[in-house]
This record gives sequence, structure tokens and C-alpha cells, in this order.
Amino acid sequence: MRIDVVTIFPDYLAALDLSLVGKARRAGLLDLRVHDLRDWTDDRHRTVDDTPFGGGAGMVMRPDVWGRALDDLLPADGPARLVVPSPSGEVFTQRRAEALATEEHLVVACGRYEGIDARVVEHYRDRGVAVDELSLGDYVLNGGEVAALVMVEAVGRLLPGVVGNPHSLVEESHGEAGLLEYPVYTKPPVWQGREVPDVLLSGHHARIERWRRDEALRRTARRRPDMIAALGEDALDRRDREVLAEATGDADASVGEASHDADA
Ligand code: JB8
Repeated sequence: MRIDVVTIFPDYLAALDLSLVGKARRAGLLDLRVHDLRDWTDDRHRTVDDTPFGGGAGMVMRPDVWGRALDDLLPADGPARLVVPSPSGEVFTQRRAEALATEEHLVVACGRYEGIDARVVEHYRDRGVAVDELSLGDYVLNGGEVAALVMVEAVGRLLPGVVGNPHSLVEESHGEAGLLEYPVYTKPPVWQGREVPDVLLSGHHARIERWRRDEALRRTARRRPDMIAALGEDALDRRDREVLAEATGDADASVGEASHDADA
């Protein structure tokens, strides 16, 4: 996969030389190129912004500069998608990361100040480019660079051959189960007087699986009730419903449904 990131702060993306994404680049699995937007300016001061029409606070990034950059990086009829981090975008989720990981070429346009002149996104959409305006969540950053870092890492680790053990990809949080991950433990078995839950030392695989699912359900109900509400009708067996009823104090939640209980 190829990813071009355009920014006025290329050094912000230096972290992508490190760790798993850096390894993927060195292995040739990810062709990641970071560009300085100011390379496409044409004045002595390398100006990328100007005052907003209609007035108001701050500055807006000029469409002419962005247009020259994106014309160079988006092939006229190629398979590239344009990703624009924006606090006004759709939410970037694991599902969005999975979808982007199937693309051949992404161009990520990092805005600063009050954002990029709105005509830029319109223009490339009209030209037939698929454009995703994406937000990490309900908070505001100073620019798109940190969001680009997050997106490149989330996408990069899904590329075939990047994560050492593919099993760790299917078992993780925000995977197909629609639940948060269960708590994990390692040695020593007692630390600060706290013991690892007995069941995890029992060697009883089915009981361990059931305990982990119970913990995942309790944790999700407490921290992310929105994820419980979004579960499909068949996502929960009878035991799941009992655990949730207990966790939420809902006496009615445990009725109905068959079992994929460990001991059933
Ligand atoms: C200017 O919060 B964010 C974000 C904030 C921004 C820009 C892009 C993204 C551009 N401020 O994800």
C-alpha cells in the first residue's frame, strides 16, 4: 500500500519511522511518503493560509496551494482515496480502518488553523476522487497531523504481513464480537498482594473462555453501554443475558435465547 501525507509539519510524522509501522515500511509492505505542503507554495514567504471570507477568527488554508499538491499526488484516474482529518468529519472507527487497509493508495491532507478551504474537497469529489473527511472523536486537535498518525498506525497494522501473529488481530477490542476486550494478566501470579484470578491458572479452557466473555460483557456494559445497545439480536446467549442483567441491575434482561455456554 502507498500512503502520501501532506502537512506543514512533516516532523510530526517522524514517529512513523518507529515500531511496527517503521518495520512495515522497511519490509516494503508500506510505501509511506511525507510531504511538506510549502513545497507547493509560489511566494517568497511560502504562504499556505489567508483570512476567512465572511470574517471570523483564525486563518484558512488556501485552495490553490492544496490544489497544486493534490494534483501532483492524486493520479488523474488512479485508485487513490483522499483522507482529510477534520473535527467535522465522520468518526474514524476500526471498521473505517479495515476499509482503508484494502485500498492501494491513500493521500492524507493535514489541515491546520481553521481548516482547508471547502472548495478543495468539493473539487476532488467532482473529479471522481473518493474523499473521506474523518474525525478521531469528539475533541479538537490543533491540526490533522496527530489524526493522520493515528490513522496510518491503525491502517498500517492491518496490512497483510505487518502484525507478527495474525491471531492477535482477530481477538482484539472492537473486533467482530462488538465487545471490549477482557482483562489480561501475566507473571508474577501475586503482585502487591493481588492474585491473578484462579480460573486463569486452572487450565480449564472452556471455563477460561466463559470467564473472559463474562468479564468482557461486564466491562462493556459499564464503560460502553452504547456498544451493548448496538449488539445484534443473536449476539447474546442466555448466560450473556444473565451476566448483563446482573451488571446492569435489569431483572428482565436474562429471558430468552439458547446457549453457547462452555459447559452446555
Ligand atoms: C485544523 O480535531 B481534529 C482536527 C483539527 C483540525 C484540523 C484537522 C483535524 C485542521 N484543525 O481531528
